Amino acid sequence: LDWPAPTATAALTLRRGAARVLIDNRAGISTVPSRTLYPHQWSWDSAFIAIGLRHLSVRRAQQELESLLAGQWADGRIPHIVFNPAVPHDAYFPSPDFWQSSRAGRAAGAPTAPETSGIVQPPVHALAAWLVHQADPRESRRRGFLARAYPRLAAWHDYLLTRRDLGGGGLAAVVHPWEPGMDNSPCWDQALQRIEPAAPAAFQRADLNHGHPSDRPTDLDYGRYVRLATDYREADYDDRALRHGFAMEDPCFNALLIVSERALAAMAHNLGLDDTPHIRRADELTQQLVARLWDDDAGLFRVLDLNTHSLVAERSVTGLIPLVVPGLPHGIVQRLQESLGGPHFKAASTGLVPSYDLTGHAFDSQRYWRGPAWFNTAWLIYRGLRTHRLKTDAERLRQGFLAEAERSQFAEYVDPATGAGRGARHFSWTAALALDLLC
Ligand code: 9YW
Repeated sequence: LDWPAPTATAALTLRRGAARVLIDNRAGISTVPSRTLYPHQWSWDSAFIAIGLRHLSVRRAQQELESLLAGQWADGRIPHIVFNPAVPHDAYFPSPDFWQSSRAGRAAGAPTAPETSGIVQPPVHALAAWLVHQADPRESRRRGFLARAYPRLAAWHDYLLTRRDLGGGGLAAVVHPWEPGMDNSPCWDQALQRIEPAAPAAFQRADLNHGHPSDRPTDLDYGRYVRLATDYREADYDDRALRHGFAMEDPCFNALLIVSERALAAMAHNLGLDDTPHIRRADELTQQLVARLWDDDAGLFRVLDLNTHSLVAERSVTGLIPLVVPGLPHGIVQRLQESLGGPHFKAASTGLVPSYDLTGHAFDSQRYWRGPAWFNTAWLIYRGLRTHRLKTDAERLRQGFLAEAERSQFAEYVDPATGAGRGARHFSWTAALALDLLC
């Protein structure tokens, strides 16, 4: 192996450091992604956080997910942000004043409280809930955790597979670059060029108070994010009323839906319910993912732009994450493994996986989802390597993850070549997933 395994003492120190981050980032019964940059509850962050928290306190891990589910809308959507009413509105943009969920979201079933955003994030929640249950099944049964979470998570998937099947091919579409969780990935560039940006005077960014401009999306990106979100809000967040100007089938989003659908099957079985609809759905989704998004020449999955009916010609980490899907055809697993070790994604010195093609025309080692390596994507790929019994590659990635998480003080993301920390430090999912890899 290229990286030495941490000694027992080093592992203990790292574990303590990770636990400290999660304790410090706690806000009531949920956890903020970062004290400075993201002071509310984020959807897929909380799922990753719960996966780590289960090693510290199963109760807290359950509450993390329950707190997020308290923001669920009656149409089934789990919003990408649940706002903390105690945080001043100017601490984060867009604030509740922008999303106006309790007013504009009423028809779609937004709760009157808490205030939330109106868009979604990747559905990793059912997987998280199942892992939290498994950490202590007795405590889970005692609190009725699965019985309460299962119907809500099933409704969430129903929303994605009905209202969000915008392409009619059985996959869920994302309608805003914030939804796939990889905001400024070059995968969205072409589609965003068709979007008229909101005037700079129409909004005031808060992220630059805490983040360096070269690490963050640009003002032009933000103008387009604001335009798309405004259009959705003006349509009362009704997916049937709006012809979405941005509609993409994303490989990572759909791969997580498949893994989570399998987790729903496991939950249903555990609760004495029929699990076959979930298994059937996961199988169908897997077939559609391959049929619609796999690019054998490139050796990875592509994003599909539903407005142009074409695959996006960019290589992104999103196209490697479907490795996490069990039962993928063997040939695809092999090609994905080759891609991970090839010139586009092998960051030899850190062992982490860059968010975008190292040789790509838009590669930028500092800027957010345009090159830096992230820890949640590394964890997902690690899980995929384990799923397909690629143990040596998995162990190498695990060691790289732990070394870089420690060296960067649990950074939000790092330069894939040097490991230099970027974005926020003491970032919750980096700490939570490090804990998971240490346990
Ligand atoms: C934003 C909170 C979120 C993550 C996303 C990441 C970023 C920016 O931060 O979104 O302002 O919402 O891209 O994946 O969930 O950590």
